[in-house]
Amino acid sequence: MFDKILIANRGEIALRILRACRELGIRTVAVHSTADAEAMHVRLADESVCIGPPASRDSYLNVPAILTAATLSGADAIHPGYGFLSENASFAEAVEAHGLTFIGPTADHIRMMGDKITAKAAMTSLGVPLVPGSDGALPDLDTAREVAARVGYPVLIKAAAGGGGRGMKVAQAAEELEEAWRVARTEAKAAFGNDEVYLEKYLDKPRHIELQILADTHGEVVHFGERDCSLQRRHQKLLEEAGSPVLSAAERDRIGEVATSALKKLGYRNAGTLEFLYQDGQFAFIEMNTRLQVEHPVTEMVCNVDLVREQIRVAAGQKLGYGQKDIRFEGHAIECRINAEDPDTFMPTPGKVTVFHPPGGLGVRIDSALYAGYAVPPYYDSMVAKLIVHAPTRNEAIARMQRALEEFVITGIKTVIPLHQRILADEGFRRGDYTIHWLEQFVARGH
Ligand code: MV4
Repeated sequence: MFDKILIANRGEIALRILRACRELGIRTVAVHSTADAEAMHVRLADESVCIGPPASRDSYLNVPAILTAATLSGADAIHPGYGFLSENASFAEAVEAHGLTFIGPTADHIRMMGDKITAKAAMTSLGVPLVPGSDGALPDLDTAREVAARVGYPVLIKAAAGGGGRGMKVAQAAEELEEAWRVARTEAKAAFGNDEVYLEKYLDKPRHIELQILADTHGEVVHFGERDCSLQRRHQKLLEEAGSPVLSAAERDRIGEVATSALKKLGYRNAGTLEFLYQDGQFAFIEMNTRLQVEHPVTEMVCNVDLVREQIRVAAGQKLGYGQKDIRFEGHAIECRINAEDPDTFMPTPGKVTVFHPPGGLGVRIDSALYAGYAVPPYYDSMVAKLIVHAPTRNEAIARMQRALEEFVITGIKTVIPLHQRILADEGFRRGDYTIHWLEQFVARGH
């Protein structure tokens, strides 16, 4: 097992990793920008190193500074958290080249999944279902026309280097294809320096359901069920649930078996998430995330597992020590992301927190690096807390979340708590009857 882990992140996820390290008896090194000198992750770590000025590219993305901090502090592994360098294959390589362990998959698997075309090719060859579309990259517009005619309109042109919705264009009919093709390629070239695109049939009312995977380095691969992440706005998730309100245990078992057997054949290791669109009872793989995700706590609550502890254990070469049959799904969990934003305009509201009174009680979990007197800096993501509840049933989880949101007091900055309260009171949400478009429509209706 590792003696010391450097945490290459900030905010709540740095605390989340730090807590897992503490419980495993592993010492921790925090890194921070000058803007984060007073941050909670710096206070709670055993040691800390300042790695640069506020801008992320100069600090949390500063590979030489982070590797120097790891070497000088004598760390033997680096946990990247989510965002920042977590899905940067060159960083994973550089970490290993410095004789340190990268707590995550191999650089080759990060690279494979970072390119959506090679990710889809790998998954389809391993028996994972995809959305109908082009077989790899589109060489020219004529091929795009042929594929679109075959799968039927509407279609989507997507960037190979995309993901998270960037470089994606819909063509409703044949006469829109040339424009979509041109715009998608131009945007992809500008955003990623790579104008490779592919085509998929456009699904008009899917849910976004993702599957949590964990693999050790001895060939054991398990899944921890699904999360329904359909409630998002502009590709920013706001509320997530485990399990999905629409998935049966049999459907979960079936897709879980498909996914774990694929990743076993791939030789994948550590944590990963397969993202699917789910519509008309069918799963279609779209992307794989090769990192721990923001919303991992809902899975932890229903599976009674510490996913960060498991990531560290398997990165150290330990066996999982359990199989799929040992994993049980109990009750229902919901996570509300609490962003420092105006709940109506979504404008970020950084500033000083004057009161911070988190809720408590049975089945309530807060993952947050906030404290009274802390000034939320304007340089980073606006998410300042995650409120997670767990209860025997979905209805009880909703009631518990409503109760916890009422208790939650954060003053000095605006947060999206009032928006969550409106969502939880909505009949459509309460029926579990929503798609990836639900939240944008809900916000547009001004509820
Ligand atoms: C799609 C789709 C409909 N049909 N692909 C958006 C981000 C990227 N991860 C994939 N995305 C989508 N791909 C086909 N063939 C709709 C989306 C999509 C979406 C997906 C997941 C979560 C939120 C979304 C919001 C808008 C569009």
